[in-house]
Amino acid sequence: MPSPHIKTWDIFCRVIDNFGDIGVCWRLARQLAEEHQQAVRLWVDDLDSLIRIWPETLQLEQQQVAGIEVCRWNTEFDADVQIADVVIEAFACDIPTLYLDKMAQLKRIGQTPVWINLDYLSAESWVEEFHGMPSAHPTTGLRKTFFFPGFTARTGGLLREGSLISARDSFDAAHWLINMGIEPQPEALLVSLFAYENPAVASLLAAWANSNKPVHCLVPSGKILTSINETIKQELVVDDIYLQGNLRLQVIPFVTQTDYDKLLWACDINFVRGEDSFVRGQWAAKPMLWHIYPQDEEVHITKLNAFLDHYTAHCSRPLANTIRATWLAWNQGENIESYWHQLIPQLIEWRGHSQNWCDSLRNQPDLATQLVTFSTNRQG
Ligand code: TRH
Repeated sequence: MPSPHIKTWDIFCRVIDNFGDIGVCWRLARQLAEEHQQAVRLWVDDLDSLIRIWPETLQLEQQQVAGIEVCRWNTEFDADVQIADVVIEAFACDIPTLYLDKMAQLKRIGQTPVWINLDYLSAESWVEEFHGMPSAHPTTGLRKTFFFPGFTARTGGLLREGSLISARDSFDAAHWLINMGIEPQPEALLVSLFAYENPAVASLLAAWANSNKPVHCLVPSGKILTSINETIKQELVVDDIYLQGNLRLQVIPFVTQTDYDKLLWACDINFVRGEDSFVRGQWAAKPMLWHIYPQDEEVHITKLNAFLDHYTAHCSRPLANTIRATWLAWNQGENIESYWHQLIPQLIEWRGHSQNWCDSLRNQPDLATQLVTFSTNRQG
């Protein structure tokens, strides 16, 4: 007889673009399985994206990967599947009608599954109000609960594995860098750069080339490389190194999700983007610059400012102002050079602040644990 604490979970993930949708779902699936011993099935419509962050995945309809049952979510969902105890719809992706009908059948016999919409991360204040709100499905009457990750006690928290901080603290950066073919330059700031295409990169490269402190920048192959190549009028590819003044820019491969954490831990400053790398940058407890996912009508700038309000609330005003100005310039594609030169003299304080920020976030229960607790306490 299985323990009543072991539930079956179906996570539905539709990849809109990039790697954040699958990045979040995969991390959640793994934590539920590894730490909470839950039986997890992940439905994803784009296996290529999972293969990029977790290369042992294959192009198969159904497979076991890292203790998770991974299924391709085809447009025609005709799978004759057992409905899970807990159904997670990631980012309002709309679960298949056939699946919903089966959930409704279970409701009629008093075995309603727990249905959760896992939403995008935002630091805006309305999130606290909407987190945990139920909504009745118009035709089936099934109750769906909105679960919002977030930075405060009245939200669903952030994904954070139980062993994450101890793994970070015992990490041997020098050893890992050598294995990755990276030879950090003595005296240089080691920077990782993960971002969307951005015209501001021209001024960033200029800031680094002209900087008193040498910069060794590691760029995992991706969108920002297109902007870099346009700026320097070259076609850099993986393993290429570009030298200009005090800048050494090295293109590295897009690494696995596990190695990406290590890259963040190894660097002095991290440029992160979207949602998942943004959160991992915070757990790395290193100074970071966030390129938020751009949205229409500048909605993302409101979100960016909301996060900055929290993030800079407890650092000195000069540092808070420089961080905000730099992040806004980076996100608005503006010249960032003078801001970079203002930030570097504040690096020691920024480091301490990053550590304090990370420590304060650790006081919250993590998202996976909150989901498990919620699903245990809630029947349908
Ligand atoms: O890729 P992102 O920009 O993802 C998104 C999507 O655009 C999504 O549609 C949007 O809704 C969301 O952002 C807010 O950035 P993100 O979220 O940081 O996801 C990147 C993932 O890729 C993350 O799990 C880390 C991983 N990664 C690697 O595994 N290896 C790498 O080398 C790098 C650079 C990242």
